[in-house]
Amino acid sequence: MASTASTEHRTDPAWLPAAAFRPLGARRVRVAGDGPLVGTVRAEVAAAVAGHGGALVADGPVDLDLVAADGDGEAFTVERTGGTTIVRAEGGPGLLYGLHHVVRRGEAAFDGDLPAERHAPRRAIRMLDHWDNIDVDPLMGQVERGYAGGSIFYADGGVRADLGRVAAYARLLGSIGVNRVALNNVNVHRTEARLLTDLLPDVARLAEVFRPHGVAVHLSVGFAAPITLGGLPTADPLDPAVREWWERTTAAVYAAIPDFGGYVVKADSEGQPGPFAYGRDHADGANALARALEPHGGTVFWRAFVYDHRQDWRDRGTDRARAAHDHFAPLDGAFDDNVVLQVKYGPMDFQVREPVSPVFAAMPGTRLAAEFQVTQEYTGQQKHVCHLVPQWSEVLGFGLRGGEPVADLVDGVVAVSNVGDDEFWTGHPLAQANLFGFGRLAWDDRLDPAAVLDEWIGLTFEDPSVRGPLHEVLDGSWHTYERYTAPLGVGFMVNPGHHYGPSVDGYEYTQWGTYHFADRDGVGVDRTRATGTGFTGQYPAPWREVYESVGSCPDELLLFFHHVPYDHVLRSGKTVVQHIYDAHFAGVEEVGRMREAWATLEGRVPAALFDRVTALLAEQARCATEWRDQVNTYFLRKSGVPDERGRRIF
Ligand code: BDP
Repeated sequence: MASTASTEHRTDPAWLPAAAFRPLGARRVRVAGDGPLVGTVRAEVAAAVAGHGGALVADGPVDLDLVAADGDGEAFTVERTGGTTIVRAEGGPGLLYGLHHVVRRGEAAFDGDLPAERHAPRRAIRMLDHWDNIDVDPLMGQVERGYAGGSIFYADGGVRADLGRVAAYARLLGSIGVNRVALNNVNVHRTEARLLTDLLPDVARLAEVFRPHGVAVHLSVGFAAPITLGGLPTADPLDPAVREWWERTTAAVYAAIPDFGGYVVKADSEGQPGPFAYGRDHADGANALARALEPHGGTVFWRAFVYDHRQDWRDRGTDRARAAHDHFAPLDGAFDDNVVLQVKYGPMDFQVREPVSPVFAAMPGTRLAAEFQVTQEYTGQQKHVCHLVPQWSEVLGFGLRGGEPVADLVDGVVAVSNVGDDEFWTGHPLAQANLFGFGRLAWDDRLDPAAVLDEWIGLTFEDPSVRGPLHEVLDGSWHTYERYTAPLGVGFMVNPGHHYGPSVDGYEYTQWGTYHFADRDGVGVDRTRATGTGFTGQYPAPWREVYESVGSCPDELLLFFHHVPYDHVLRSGKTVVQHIYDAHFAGVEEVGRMREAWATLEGRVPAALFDRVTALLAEQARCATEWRDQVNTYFLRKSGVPDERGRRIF
C-alpha cells in the first residue's frame, strides 16, 4: 500500500473537488437574499466562478439565479426558462440545498428548459452520530467502532486547535442535507462528559464551524451526569434537585450555543446508567432531560437500544430481539414532544441482515427516528466494500404497518458516522459512497440507490468511464458480504470484542444474547409464538403470521425466526445446508469479480486511491475466504451432510 502510511490531517473535501463546481465556473450567477446560510452560498459561488471567467453579479442577465426567502425553510424550487436556471428557496438552508442540487446535476442543470420542480426533505431530522472520544482507548482506539483513523474533532486531550477537516466535513454534510450531528460517543466516558460543562467553549467552537452549513451540534450525555458532574447524591429523574441541575446545565449550553440541537442518551444499556436504578421508566428519564431542553427548542434523542447484556444462553426464553419493544411499546404516548426515540433498524444490532424492528409500528404516539450504521462495524469495517445504501433503502421502504413504509413512520433518520482523520476520510475510499448515500436517502428515502451512487461517482471522479466498473464493484456488494458471512439472517458468528472476521461460535456461549443454536440437528433461533420466544408476536399483521410460519418466512430471515433441520428445504428449493455452501462459494467468487472490475480502473482514478482500494480488496478476498471456509466447515461437521457439488470444504 504505497500511499497509505500518511496520517497527515488533510482537509480536501472528499466528493466536492473543484471539478464538481466546474459547470458553475464560467457562468454569471446572482445570489439574492439575506437569511441564514445565504453567505455560505455566496462564498461557494464566488469560489467557483473565480478564475473561470464567470462572475457573481447583482443584476442583469444571469445563467443561474439563486433566490432565498427569509427564514429557515429547507425546500426549494428549481426551473429553467429563457436560458436561466432559477432556484427559489424557502429559506437559507433551502438555498444551500438548491445550490448543491445544481452542482450535482452539473451541465444538465443548464440544458434546455425545465418546468418548476419542488424539492423538500421527506423528514426534518437527518442526523449523524459520532462515537468519538477525546481520549484514546487502548482497545477501541479513539473512535468507538471507527475504521478511519482518529477523531476529526479531538486530539491531545481536547478539541483540535485546527478545525480544517471539520470545516470540510461540515461542508460535505451541508451538501447532502444532513442537518444534525452528535459530537461524542454514546458511551460517555469521564473526559467526554465534560463537554457538557467546562469544555463547553470548545463545543461552541465546533458549533461555529458547523453553523454555516446548516448543521446543529448535539452532545451525548450520561444519565448520571448530575452525580458525576454535578456532585449530587442521585440522578433520579423525578428528584427536584436533579431536574434543577439539568435545567441549569442546559441553560448554560444554550447561552454558549443558541442553536444547540440537543442531547443523545444511551441509558440502561451495556453498562450505561439509567432510570431503572431509581425504579423509574424511560419516559420519566427522557422527559426530565426534555423539559430542560424544551424552553430552548432542543430535542432529546433517547435510544431504544436497551437490553440485558448479561443473558444466559441456556435460557432460551430470554430474547434480546424482544427487548426494545418490551421496554418501549408500553410507554407509547408517555414521551414529551421534544423526545425522539432513536430505534436501531433491526431488533438486534446492525447486522448485515435483520428483520425491520417492530418498534417502528408499535408507537404511533411517539416521535421516532430510524438508526443505521454508516460505520461498518458488522459489515467489513471499511476494509471490505459493502455498499449499504440498498440495505437502508430496503428498510425505509419496508411496508411494516398496514403497508405504510418505515420511512413514513419516523420523523428522523440517524446514522453512526464513518469519518475519521484518515487520508481518504473513511478508511476505504469507496466507503465515502455510504456517507454520501446516507445523506441523500435521509433527504428522500425514495431515491434509487444506484442513481445515488451514480451521483457520488460523478462528483468524485473526473473520468466518466469509471462509472461502469464502480457500479460493478459497489452495487451488489451488500449481498456479496451477506453471502460469505453468517447465513440466512442468523447474524453474529463474528470475533468477539472487535467484530471483524469469522468466529463461528465466538458468541455462542457468552452472555450477549447473540446465539445461533447450531447443533447436530439444525440451526437458528426459534422466535415464534408457538414454540419459541414469542418475538413474532411483536409484529403487526401480516408480518406476525408471515414470520411465524416456516413456510412463509422469507429465506433470508429464516434462521432469525426459526430453528430448522439442515435438510429443511428453503423457498428457493435448496436445503439450508446446501444454501450455506453455495452462498459462501458464490460470495468469494463475487469478491474475485470485484477485484477484476477494480483492476480495470488503474490509471483512471488517482494512483494513491487505486493502491489503497487494491490492497483492501486483497484483504477482503482473504477474509471472505476465511469466512467461507470456517462457516462451511462448521456446518459440514455439525450436519455431516456433504456438499452435493463435491467441492472441497476442509
Ligand atoms: C454496538 C457496538 C457498541 C455500541 C453499541 C451501541 O458494538 O460499541 O456502543 O452498539 O449502539 O453495536 O450503543
